[in-house]
This record gives sequence, C-alpha cells and structure tokens, in this order.
Amino acid sequence: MEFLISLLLFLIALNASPTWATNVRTSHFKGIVCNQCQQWCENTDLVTTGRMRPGKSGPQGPVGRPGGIGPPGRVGPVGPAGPKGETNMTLIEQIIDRKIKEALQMCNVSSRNGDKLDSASSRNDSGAVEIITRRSCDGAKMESALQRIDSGGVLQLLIPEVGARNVFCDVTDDGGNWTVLQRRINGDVDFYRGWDDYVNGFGDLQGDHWLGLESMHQMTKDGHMEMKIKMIRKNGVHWVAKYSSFRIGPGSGNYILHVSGFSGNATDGISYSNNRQFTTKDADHDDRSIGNCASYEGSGWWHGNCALAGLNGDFNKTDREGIWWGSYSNLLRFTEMKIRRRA
Ligand SMILES: [Ca+2]
Repeated sequence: MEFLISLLLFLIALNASPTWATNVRTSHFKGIVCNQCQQWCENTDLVTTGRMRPGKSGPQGPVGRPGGIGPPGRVGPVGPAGPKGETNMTLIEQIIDRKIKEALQMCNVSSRNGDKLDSASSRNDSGAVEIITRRSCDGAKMESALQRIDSGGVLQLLIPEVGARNVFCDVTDDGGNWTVLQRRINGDVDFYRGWDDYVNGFGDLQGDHWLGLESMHQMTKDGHMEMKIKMIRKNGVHWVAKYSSFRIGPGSGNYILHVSGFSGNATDGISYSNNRQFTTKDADHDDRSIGNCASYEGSGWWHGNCALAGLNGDFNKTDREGIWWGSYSNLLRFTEMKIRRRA
C-alpha cells in the first residue's frame, strides 16, 4: 500500500514538469527512429528541428526534344551596284506608249481650252525618248518613232479626240508639211465602202487610202487649213486644184464640207460640194430625191444632186463609176488630197 502511494505521487510529479517530460519523449522518439534506421537518422534533423535535409542529386535525365523555329534575322546590307546595262528598245517603246497616253490626257484637257495641241512620239539621235505633240504633219521634218520621214512617210500623230493615228506626211511637195487625206495610185484598195469605213478610214498609208472623216474633222476644225489635190489624167496631163480654206464639220452633221479659195490649172471640181453632207452607199445624205449618189457614181463623197468629182470611184472603170474630175470624161490614174496649215 505504501508502495502504491509512492508510485502515485511519482506519476503526479511527472505530469507537473512539462520540460522534463518533453526531453524524455524526445529522447525516446529519437531512440526508436535511430534504432530502426541508423543511416537515415544520421542525415536528418527531424527530431530536433522538424525539417529534412536534401538528399544527393539523382542521375541526369534524357535530353528533351528541340524547340520550334525562331523568328527571321534582320535584312543584310545593300549589295554593290551591277554593271551598266544595254538599251532596252522594247522598254523604250513601252515608255513611249505610256507617255503618249499621258500626253493624250493632257491634250484632252488643253483642247477644251482651244489649244492646238498636236502629238507624236519620237526618239532623238542620242536615244532619248521625247514626245512631239502634233495634230498634223505641219513641221514634220524630224525622224519619228516609226521611221525617218525626211523624204515623206508615215508618222504617228496624237489627235486628242481620236487617239494615236498614223498618217502619211508629204514633206517635199511645195514646201512640205502636207498630211495626206486620200490617195489613188494603183487600185489595190476597194473604195466602194460603207459609212463606218469612211468615218474611220481604210487602205494602205503608203498606197491607196482614205484617212477617215473623223480625223479630217479633228485636223481641220480650227479653220486654218488649206487643201491641195494633185491629179494625173489618163492622158498624162498633171492637174492641181488648191483651196485656201478646207474644213470638215462634225459627225453630228454628217461631216459637211466647207471649202473655198480655188486656184490651180484644173477646173474647180469640188466647190459644187461645198456645204454638202457626206454620203456613202449605206448612208444617203445627198439632195437626190430618187436614189443614192454614192451608189449611182460608185463613190462616197459630199454629194448634192451628185457631184462634179468622183475621186473615190472604181480605179478600173471608165464611166461615171470611175475616177474623174469635172466630168465623167476626165478620167484619172492618180489622185492625192492633202492638207496643211495656211502660212
Ligand atoms: Ca438620195
């Protein structure tokens, strides 16, 4: 009994001293762990601090897959200049075409202001490209983009309301500057045609051709043109008929002829047609009540009750449907109508 009381008192004393009890539990816990795993115990501070020390590093893992492609680098420096190139004639022609179009736009603006703008493309001796503004062959003693015309030839004009247009320039006859409107020289071209052809023109500029009523109107509408007709009769006689004033009205009035101031060694075969509209086989604007004069005489012309000239007739016929001047009997084997600005 006395022993039990002493034991009871010992246990009460044990609970009343926390510091001592903690030391006992710690030592006890440390002893258990260390007994079960001596090696682990040496590398830990679990009992005294509550934290674990890091272990030794493991072996290195395998190499990962490569990443995606990065952004492009910066542009490098400019390289050295190349060698001097050769003249590109095709490019020059393209530039000419572009310049013509640009000039055409300028002409369209200027023409509304009444300017007499003419245009054509040309290339000078040094190879430089230049634009020559030109409405007719006046002053055409230059070389053109198409060919030299120092003895006459084809020149490309820029007629604002019509566009680029080839014409034949006569630069030798009577001081030159002539733009050819019509020529009959060998009969290679059929002249018995309809309205549209006579408006737009047809034939070979180097040979038989009709320049076209619209171009004639645009070239002459300012009223400062003279006109010359050269003719060679079938008997060999040369005739000239000149008119100091020659103008063609607009298409809205069917291209009325305005002509005056005759001179020359031929008869006046065209004044009868003054103030007449143009008539073709399919567009009757003449004064003949029965029938069409263009069909009757085989010649598109400024007909009234027909005409006193048949320059657009059939080259091979020898009657009213042939080529004649003044009367049907005056048959011709060559004709050329041309205009230039009055001096
Ligand atoms: Ca008629």
